Amino acid sequence: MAAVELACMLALAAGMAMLGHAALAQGAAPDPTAAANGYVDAPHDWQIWFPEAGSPMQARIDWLMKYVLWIMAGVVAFVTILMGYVMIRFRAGRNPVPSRTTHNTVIEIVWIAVPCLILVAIIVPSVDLIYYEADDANPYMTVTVTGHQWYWEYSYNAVPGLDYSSYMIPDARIRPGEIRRLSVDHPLVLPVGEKIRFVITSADVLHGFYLPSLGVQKYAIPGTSLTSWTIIRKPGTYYGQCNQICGLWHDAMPIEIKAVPLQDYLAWTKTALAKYASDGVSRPVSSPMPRNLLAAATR
Ligand SMILES: [Cu+2]
Repeated sequence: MAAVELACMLALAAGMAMLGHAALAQGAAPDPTAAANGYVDAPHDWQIWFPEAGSPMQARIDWLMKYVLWIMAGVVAFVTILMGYVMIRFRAGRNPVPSRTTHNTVIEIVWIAVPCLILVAIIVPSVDLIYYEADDANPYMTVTVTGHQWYWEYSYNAVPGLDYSSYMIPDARIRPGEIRRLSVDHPLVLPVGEKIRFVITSADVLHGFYLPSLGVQKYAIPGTSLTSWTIIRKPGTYYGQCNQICGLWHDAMPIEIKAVPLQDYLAWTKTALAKYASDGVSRPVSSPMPRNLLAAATR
């Protein structure tokens, strides 16, 4: 009898262990966006420079900014030294009888030609960058970004039905690992190394789709759409914000991007479709805004 009991208990224990393993296995389903956790692109205290360039576009913008900055520094230094020299060398005490010279052809040609050459040196790479930014042809994928008061909506053009809303996590609900005022409930998930085109529009007022480290900044205008594009260099979590004053909670519509390898992105689209469409609605609208305040604000 005891042996039978023991056998039953052993069988029960084995069954429970198997169930436990199954539950564990289910609970530990791999997160397709896990690769984005290794690098976090967020502002830090006392930051005075641009964030690290996360795309070729931003690398070019960084380069042009520094290039023009050095030219500007050279002009400022030259003018400052020249002014100092003139003020000391030609001061009244040293030149009681001032020169009456009003014309010098060589100097006049030089002070017209040199600034023109400096402007050409600035214009050529600037226009080149404008054309580079405008070339959104042949993207791997397109995401339609719609600004709303006060959240972003992302629609994956190549994945029918994948269209969801992204709200900032309010301060009271921030958990460890999330960033106050930047983390969102449903981030935009994108593949790295692929050209991604954004079609940017708005459903109500002017918003601004601004991703500082990816070199993207476009108005979101109701009734029309603008395009931009990026290629994200490495997996990571990237942040941006709406940068057009768009009303009461303008500050509460950050952008969070999870950039992952292509195969992880493709795996994510499947889980996201299942998750967001499980109730027949592909838009997880989970506003963290207190509904009564939202209603009061939009009345
Ligand atoms: Cu906005």
